[in-house]
Amino acid sequence: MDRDWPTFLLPYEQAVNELKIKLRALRKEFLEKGEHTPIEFVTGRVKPVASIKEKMHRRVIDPALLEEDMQDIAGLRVQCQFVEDIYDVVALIRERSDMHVVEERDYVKNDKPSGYRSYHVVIEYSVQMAEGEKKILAEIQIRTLAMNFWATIEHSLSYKYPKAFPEEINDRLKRAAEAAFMLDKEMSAIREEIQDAQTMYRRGQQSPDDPEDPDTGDENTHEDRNI
Ligand code: 0O2
Ligand code: 0O2
Repeated sequence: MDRDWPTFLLPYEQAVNELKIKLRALRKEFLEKGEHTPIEFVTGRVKPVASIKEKMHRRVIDPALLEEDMQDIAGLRVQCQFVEDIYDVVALIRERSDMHVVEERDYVKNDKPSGYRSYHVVIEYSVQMAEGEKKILAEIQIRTLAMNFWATIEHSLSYKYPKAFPEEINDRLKRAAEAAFMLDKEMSAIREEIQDAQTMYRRGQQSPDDPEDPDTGDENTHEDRNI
């Protein structure tokens, strides 16, 4: 018998919405203080039912253990400018009393055979539902813009090659992953220069007559993410 998916997913939807707001609020706080923000973009999604079922089948997950055994039904993604920012975001998450870290996987230092790089943090998070508190697991993927570019492209290619990539594509993807990591390393090498320039630019943009700095808005729009 199939479960009542909309009801099952309600706390996950609430968690994703709350976590997006909380992580974006961190970005806003850094910007308000005129500091470099380790958080550039925050996105989130609840795993579609078809993907949950497919993963349950693939991983042979007991339906009774779905909540414990599938850690990414609620998924958040944080994109950063620099590799160093990833570890700052992880530290911020570890310090919070509303997010309890239960697992960490560092695919930045230990990239996957595919070339995938990202830092995964699994948290336990409490949502307040009508019938009381509900604790759920959520996965936060933290990565640079370059790592995200690679992962997005690689993921989209898997729709064309669902089983395995042809060898040539595989080799090229691995080389592209290394090139993306090289880019991250080069950017890190001139990080202080870039951050100084960004702070100067923001201060130049702000004037006492400006009622609103676009960077302090609740939503991260494309325009306010560029610098
Ligand atoms: P695709 O194909 O993966 O890019 P908002 O207005 O921002 O509050 P919105 O626009 O509904 O709300 O959603 P948002 O915040 O942009 O989040 C949707 C995106 O979440 C997805 O993009 C994913 O890229 C991203 N995401 C975050 N965490 C995960 C995760 O753990 N796994 C996956 N697969 N995606 C994640 P798209 O465009 O839906 O899909
Ligand atoms: P989605 O919804 O497409 O993101 P598990 O979490 O149980 O699946 P594992 O190995 O315990 O598996 O966790 P892992 O590897 O820490 O996290 C899996 C998620 O990381 C995947 O989610 C992807 O979002 C991402 N990921 C891992 N490896 C790759 C890779 O080689 N390429 C890309 N593009 N993404 C990767 P799902 O389950 O695939 O779902």
